Amino acid sequence: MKMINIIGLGYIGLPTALMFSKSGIEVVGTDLNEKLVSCLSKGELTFEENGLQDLFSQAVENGITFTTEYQKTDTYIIAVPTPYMSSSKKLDAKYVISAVNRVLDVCEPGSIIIVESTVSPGSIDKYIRPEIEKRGIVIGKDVHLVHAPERIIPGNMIYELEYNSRTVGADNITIGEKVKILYKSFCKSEIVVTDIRSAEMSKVVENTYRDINIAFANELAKICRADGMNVYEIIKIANKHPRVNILQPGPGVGGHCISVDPWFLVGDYPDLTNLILAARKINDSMPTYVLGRIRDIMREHGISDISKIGIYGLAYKENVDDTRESPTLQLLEQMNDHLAFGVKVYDPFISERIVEHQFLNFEDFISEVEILVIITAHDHIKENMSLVKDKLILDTKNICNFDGVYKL
Ligand code: SAJ
Repeated sequence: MKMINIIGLGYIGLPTALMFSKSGIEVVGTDLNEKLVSCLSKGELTFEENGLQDLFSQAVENGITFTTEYQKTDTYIIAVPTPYMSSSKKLDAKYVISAVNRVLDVCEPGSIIIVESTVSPGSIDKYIRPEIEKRGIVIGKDVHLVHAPERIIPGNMIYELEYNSRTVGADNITIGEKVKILYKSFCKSEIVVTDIRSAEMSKVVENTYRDINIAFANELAKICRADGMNVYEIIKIANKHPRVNILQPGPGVGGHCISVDPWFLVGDYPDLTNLILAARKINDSMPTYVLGRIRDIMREHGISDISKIGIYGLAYKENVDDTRESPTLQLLEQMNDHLAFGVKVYDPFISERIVEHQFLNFEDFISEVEILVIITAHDHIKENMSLVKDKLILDTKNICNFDGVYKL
């Protein structure tokens, strides 16, 4: 192998590129976004993540470079977004297709093209192979295709890159083993080599499994609320059973993985996905459910002014700055649909205004709200609990353990 060209320098591509570079491999990171490339080239990170700054410094020392150009080499890792089309619920493979084509324009004979982006099962056969073959390029000879989906969790990415097990899907075992050795340069855990379809499917299955389990917790929360029971107490007790491990209810499922991947299965197998679809619907219903809880509290306290409500958290989960599909954004959309404008918003991780009535200063925000709705359990709010104790609080993440707090 000469050098790795990593295509797509977002939440997955960038940490992966840095990890390879840290382990001594020559890496060039490519992204079409000029602003992003310019930031990285100046030594500025483009998102926050535990341990990313140190890793970045080491990779820069090791000579990693960033560019908008695709490089001529023999190993490529593609980590571009794979959105789904909201109407059909199917994968939109346009970015992967375009990246593969641009790789084919420059790659050396016998190159390995590794797709890390999550794709729905069968996508590589359906979208990528025909794209390569129509150029008269022979897969397995002129180029080799591999699917190596990532498994890292925002908030703990760097640790998980090193210690999570991985999957490598390849057409033939020799190439699979070669790619396994490549990832072994930083991955200390087991790397399973399988075929491409199994790699695609297992990735989507993992996230669907978690979505279904969160949906179960959310449904329990609704049942318990309807009948005056404490869902957290019930989950705590049930989880003492050696074979029970219920997750936690919350204001909804955000992020670009769990709230998206199950739709690939629903889109491809509409007649066979009853449970998966039901789970998606339950999780998608949670922001509306939170809205109902806010209304209950307003009614109980005779508050009618919407601007007295403050939502804490814009990120989709604690201690990250990623707002994709975040429950708060879903909630604000619901409120706007109900013509409920004016709710105040604050998130310590988001320093630019991305929604209306967003505060950039916590004290100012707190001083103006009567009902505080905690949507994201950042450490910041846990550390500042004493400043909010006198508010009416709706705690959707079960982090306030004092009397008088409203829960889901
Ligand atoms: N959530 C709950 N209750 C829980 C756990 C999570 O409501 O008990 C919510 C979170 O608040 C968040 C959403 O679910 O809004 C998703 O968060 P997460 O921490 O469960 O997962 P992600 O989306 O950050 O990362 C997932 C991970 N997949 C699995 O755990 C199976 C990660 O390992 C994947 O690499 C990532 O998706 C991905 O890129 O696919």
